[in-house]
Amino acid sequence: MKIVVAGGDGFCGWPTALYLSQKGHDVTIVDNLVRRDIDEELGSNSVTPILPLEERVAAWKEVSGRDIAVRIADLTDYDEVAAVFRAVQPEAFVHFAEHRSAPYSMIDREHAIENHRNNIEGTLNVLWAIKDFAPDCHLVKLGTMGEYGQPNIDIEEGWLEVEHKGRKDRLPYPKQPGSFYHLTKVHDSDNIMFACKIWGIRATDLNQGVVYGLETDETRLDPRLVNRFDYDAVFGTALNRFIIQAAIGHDLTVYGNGSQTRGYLDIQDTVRCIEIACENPADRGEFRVYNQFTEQFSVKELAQKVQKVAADLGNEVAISSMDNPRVEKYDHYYNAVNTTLLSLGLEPHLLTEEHLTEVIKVAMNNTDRVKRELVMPTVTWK
Ligand code: NAD
Ligand code: USQ
Repeated sequence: MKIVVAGGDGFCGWPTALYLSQKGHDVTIVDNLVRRDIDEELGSNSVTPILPLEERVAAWKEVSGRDIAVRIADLTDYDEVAAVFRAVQPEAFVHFAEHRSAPYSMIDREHAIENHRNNIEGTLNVLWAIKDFAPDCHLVKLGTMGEYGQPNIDIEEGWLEVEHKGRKDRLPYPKQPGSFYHLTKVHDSDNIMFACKIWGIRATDLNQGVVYGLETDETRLDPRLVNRFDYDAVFGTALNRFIIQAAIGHDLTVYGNGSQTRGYLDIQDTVRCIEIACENPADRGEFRVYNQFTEQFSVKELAQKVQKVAADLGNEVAISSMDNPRVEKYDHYYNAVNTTLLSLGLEPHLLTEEHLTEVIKVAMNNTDRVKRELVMPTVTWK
């Protein structure tokens, strides 16, 4: 298939582009490299030394013999998006290309607005470009489990059967997101659902949980293909942050009492889920929603797992229970359905000590790149 991977220079997009290329698909990466600019803005960096995009892609060609096309384009610029669609005529458009950090969206008013502008405008442009230039193209859009929040009932996959005053309907599952970033995903979902209805677009919204891990079979092929590995308090995510904290001997930063529970998945499963979504296109006018995670953990459970594996490697670290910079629920009910991707063939890589050990070792080999001052959170929700 001709597949665009938008956001293909990022943590999820890069290994996905390699995986789809390895599988024989004709892959084009679209990215405006804004994430590298944000690293500069925050004084941050990936723990792993990632090469410039053109060099990564050239290394992939050398290692695999396969071409990945690159188009530097900003999804918020319609002329650039239109040019991509005209030139590539993709059968699937995998859309990772958003600002994806909850703390980043909560820095101040300007960041909240920029987050909304980038994400919602970019997705609207993609929807219009599909309508205008490639009406049969399947949009595979990365949403987030955080769209649902933590309701006191089971979380279904996108839809809820409701009976109200004697009448029944299948309605979009209620959304109670926990940051302005997560809200952008809710607005995207609504816009996509509407575009499917009015223009007959095909779309799959993948409500992905927190992604952990680093390497995939393809990134392991050569050090120049290594994936990015965030640890700072703005873009680093729970388990990966704990892994890097353990590697540098820092207390594990559990926010509040650590009972906050979320869905998680290994980056190796992200790439497979995207393949599954591409191989099973929605019908024209159909808006599909899958929950993309494999296991549920509280942050305290994750910290305890990392603490044990680190101790086995000789790094004793404490688990701190610090003031929570966010506003979120504790000791809440959490039970989310994730059966569709499993029924379509996903075979999960579950979180094992062996896997944690592999990732901690990579972090331990790169501790000199960690800027300790970026580890503790500075952005608060209040
Ligand atoms: P990332 O920040 O590492 O990568 C995002 C990429 O998109 C970057 O390379 C960036 O330069 C690019 N980008 C952003 N805005 C763009 C624009 N306007 N035009 C072109 N390119 C643009 O993020 P990630 O962790 O790879 O996440 C990818 C997607 O998956 C995001 O949409 C995110 O919301 C979603 N997601 C991520 C996680 C996770 O744990 N990482 C979990 C659930 C959902
Ligand atoms: N947390 C800690 N300590 C830390 C970091 C986080 O206790 O050092 C806690 C947070 O308070 C939260 C949970 O861990 O309760 C998850 O936080 P996170 O930063 O790992 O994840 P989140 O902000 O939700 O965002 C990440 C990605 C985002 C994606 C989302 C999936 O950055 O792009 O949408 O995970 S989900 O959480 O399912 O919405």
